[in-house]
Amino acid sequence: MKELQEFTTVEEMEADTAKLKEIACELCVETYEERKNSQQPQCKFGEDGVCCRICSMGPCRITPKAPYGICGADAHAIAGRNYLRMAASGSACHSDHAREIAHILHKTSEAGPFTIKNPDKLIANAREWGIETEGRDLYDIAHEVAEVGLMEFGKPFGTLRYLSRATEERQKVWEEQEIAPRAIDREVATSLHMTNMGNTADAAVLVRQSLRVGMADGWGGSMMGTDFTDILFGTPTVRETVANLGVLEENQVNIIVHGHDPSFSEMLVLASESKDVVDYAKEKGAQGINIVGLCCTANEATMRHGIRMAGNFLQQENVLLTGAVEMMCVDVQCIFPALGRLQECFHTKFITSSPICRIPGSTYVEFSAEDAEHAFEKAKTLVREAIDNYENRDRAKVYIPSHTQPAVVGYPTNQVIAELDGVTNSHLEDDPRGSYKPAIDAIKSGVLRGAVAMVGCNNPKVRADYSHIEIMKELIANDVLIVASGCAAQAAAKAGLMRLDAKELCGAGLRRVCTLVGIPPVLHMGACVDISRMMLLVTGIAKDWNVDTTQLPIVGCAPEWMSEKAVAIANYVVSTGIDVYLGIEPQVKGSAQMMELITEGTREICGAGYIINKDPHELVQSMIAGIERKRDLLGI
Ligand code: SF4
Ligand code: MSK
Repeated sequence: MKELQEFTTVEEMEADTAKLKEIACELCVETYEERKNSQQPQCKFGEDGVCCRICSMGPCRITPKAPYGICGADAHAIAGRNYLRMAASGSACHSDHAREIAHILHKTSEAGPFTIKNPDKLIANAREWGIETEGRDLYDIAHEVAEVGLMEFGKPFGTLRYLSRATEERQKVWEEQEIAPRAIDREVATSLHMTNMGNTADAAVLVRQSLRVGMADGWGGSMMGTDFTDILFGTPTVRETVANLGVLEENQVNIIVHGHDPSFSEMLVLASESKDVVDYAKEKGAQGINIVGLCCTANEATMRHGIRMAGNFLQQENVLLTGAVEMMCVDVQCIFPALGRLQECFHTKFITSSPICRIPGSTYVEFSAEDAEHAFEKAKTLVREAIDNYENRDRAKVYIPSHTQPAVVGYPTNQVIAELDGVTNSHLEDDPRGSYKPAIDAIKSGVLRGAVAMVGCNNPKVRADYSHIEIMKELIANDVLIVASGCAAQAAAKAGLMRLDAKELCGAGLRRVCTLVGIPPVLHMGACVDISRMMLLVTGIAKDWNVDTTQLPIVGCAPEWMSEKAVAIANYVVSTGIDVYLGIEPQVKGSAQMMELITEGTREICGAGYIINKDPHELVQSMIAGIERKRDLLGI
């Protein structure tokens, strides 16, 4: 029998980080760990969410001796307002990303550089929105779809178009509970307005608006971001790739793409494939050009091009510390400002590209929809500059850790369903391939106990990737299929859990599914915005099952989350009726009412809430218990 390749352990990843930290120490440069230590003890008021500085009478901090801010706001109002502001900011991030993509769609043309790679999805979206498609030029349709999409951000009346994709039961809940989001920007603005000094002080109302503004993300901005990205750059397909720091190459020009918006990285990838650019790299003594990804830009690029993934959120400094990076190109979100200082210790060129994300120490080369026609040429110039920089690499400073893991990635909703269609025989007769029924049968029969969406970031409050990996291993051992996105997906890839032979770690049922279908037990579904894909996946399953999403043995889990975007995501997942298991406590602990509202109160609104536990092993046990409870209620 062929011997299994070893899986990479968290301890091995930590050893790589420790070695790179030694390099940082020699260079007298700090990393997040020193900065974290220098922040200890972290502010308890901030941690508990009871510090308010939304007006200049403050800051006000709630203690037993001082239970009210100067205006009279109590701990519940203050923690509630802070929480809603986090959700609103997260929703704004994803949605503004989507807006930029919509503007790019509006700039597409036959001549490029931005073209339509998935006309079928464009036509489907146009028809869904009642846009005429017959006999029309593809690009005229694209521009109209983009315009209608852009109207979703600020339309004065009605609720979001994508809500009609949900189950009828869900739509009814959203209407009745008055959490169906109106225009995306309206929900963000309303949230800021409500939390301004002298407005809402009722925590229950603030939590309800958090659900609504979260929905403006998941069933608005993020969904549009995903759909339009697929239209522009193609819907992801299954691909093989490699993950972890060992993907950096000693003898190639290493270019890192980092952030979230794929329009910049797409151009860089295409530019690096141009023959003249490749020839130029060889002329300069390199064996080739190695574009690798970090964070969600990595997820986007790997799913569409097989670009290898250097790592997730807490690996961004490590990548530069290898000393082997000629250029790091970033777009938006999750980029440490520390990179601006760190690159000065090396030959690395640090390029920022978006007016949304300007960082001292970087070189700013703007990429935006306004200048879309020059995007490819600009990307080519940057790749050439990276090649020119190759000769400046100081070989004495280079240390590239050896760990890599192969991974199979790229499972958008329809791909997951099409793959699972091989599990049972039901599709042979009356179920066309692509129906959700085979997946339902697998769950009903108990071959699969259920599914978990593993999402979210890394957070220095816990060991990097430890919770992700421990939880995933335990879930698959218990026949729970995992769909993963964002940094959670990369954690799985780095550990080897996206290898086809990771089925050996599964329980008998899931192993059978993986063997029959030829899938890994952890399915890579994309970037953070692609959690909207997961919403459509559970909706599709619920519709074919004739139940509501909240009844399914499916839950979400963000064990290492850190971003405000995660708060928006958690709110739309809960609004969709799906429980969310968190390993990091939301910053509302200073208000017992807020803790009750986010764990129990939302259940009365939409049938789901948070389960919070800092111990990953206890968290996974409660998740499995939650899945089994849903199965019992369904009578399966
Ligand atoms: Fe203090 Fe109220 Fe102003 Fe907040 S809004 S800083 S609690 S006075
Ligand atoms: S990159 S939001 S650290 S998942 Fe999407 Fe990772 Fe979280 Fe950023």
